[in-house]
Amino acid sequence: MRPIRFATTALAAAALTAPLAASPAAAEGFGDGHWPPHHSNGKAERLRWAAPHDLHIGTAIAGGGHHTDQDYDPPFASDRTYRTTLARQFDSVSAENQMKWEYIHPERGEYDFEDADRIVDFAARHGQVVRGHTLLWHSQNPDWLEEGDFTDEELRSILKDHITTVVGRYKGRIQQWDVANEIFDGDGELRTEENIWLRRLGPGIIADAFRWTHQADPHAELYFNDYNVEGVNAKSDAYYELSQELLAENVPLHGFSAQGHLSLDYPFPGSMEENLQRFDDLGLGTAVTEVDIRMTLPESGEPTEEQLDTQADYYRRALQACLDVDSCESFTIWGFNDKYSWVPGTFEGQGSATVMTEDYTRKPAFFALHEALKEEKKWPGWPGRGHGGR
Ligand code: 9MR
Repeated sequence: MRPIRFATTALAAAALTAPLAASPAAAEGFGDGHWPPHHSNGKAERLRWAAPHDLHIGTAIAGGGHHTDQDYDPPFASDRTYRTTLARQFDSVSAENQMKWEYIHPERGEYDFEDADRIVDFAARHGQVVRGHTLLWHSQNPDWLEEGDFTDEELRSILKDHITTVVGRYKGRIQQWDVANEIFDGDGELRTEENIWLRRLGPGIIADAFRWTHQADPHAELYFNDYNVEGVNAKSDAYYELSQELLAENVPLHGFSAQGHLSLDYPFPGSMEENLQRFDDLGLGTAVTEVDIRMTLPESGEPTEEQLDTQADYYRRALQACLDVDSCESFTIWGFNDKYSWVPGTFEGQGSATVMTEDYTRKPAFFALHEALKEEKKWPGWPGRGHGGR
């Protein structure tokens, strides 16, 4: 059964036809308040307006994580072009780091909602849905949690309180939560060492996390989320099996998402559509949540034309896999500007992973996404599958 979706298209359209004083541009303090601003590209050149009505096209909002080691100011707070582009191009946003434990729950019993609130408020002003990321993960947990001396019972109640508090705060305002993130390793084994919850409380805690999240926000769609699960492989098989088990136990699991951190150094995962489709066949929603496509850069540090074209093709294929699966209604890229990408800081000599250069010039990958969205809208379901007739 399909989970309930938020109807945002009408909301977003209303925002764009609203009187100037109430327009998102005015609200953000852009230029003369015209929406779109006079210098902008027209509506037709925006991803969110090219997208079929049943697909949310999203991005991560930069902040926290690797950004804190960089010499720029956080762009969401300081860079107008960043915010304008965010509002114009996307109708779904994800918190890149701002809802992770170490940010939102930095001390025991103390929450810091400032950045997460800003994201959720921004999204509401601009007719965007929000993906919440994430509740149960092995990484970016605060020291007080990882190094604390807690009994199992205490740990259980710490997780339950966290979920109840965070999910409850944004009740009705988050479309999808990545409840359990990256719980399997590459061999399809549960991360029972790295993940504090699995190590201490056993695999049963996964179902509890879904149940607690559902209690806190019964309308949010609850997802598994991971990388290297785009195609059919040992890791995605593990999710497929666990999903079946949880569904058989009536656990409120609503979806499976593949992150889509891809690299030109590896072939495109050929079975992506097939993989998403098998989760769709279980009755789950599907989503692609963190797409970026990195490459090893030449000595000049600039990608070649050929690399950019191949990258565009990878982006297009990832989007097409989503478009071709009925339940895939959310496609998110992990940032839209190379300046703010996590890739160069993690993979030495690699970069250019997003769809825009540092000065917001749109790369072939941007146009490939735009073209594929337009085509899907014009010829729904062509050549024969997917979003036809909706
Ligand atoms: O983009 C995030 C970066 O700013 C953080 O430093 C990093 C720390 O792990 O996490 C990045 O986001 C990750 C996401 O939360 C989960 N999937 C992989 C993403 C890229 O590492």
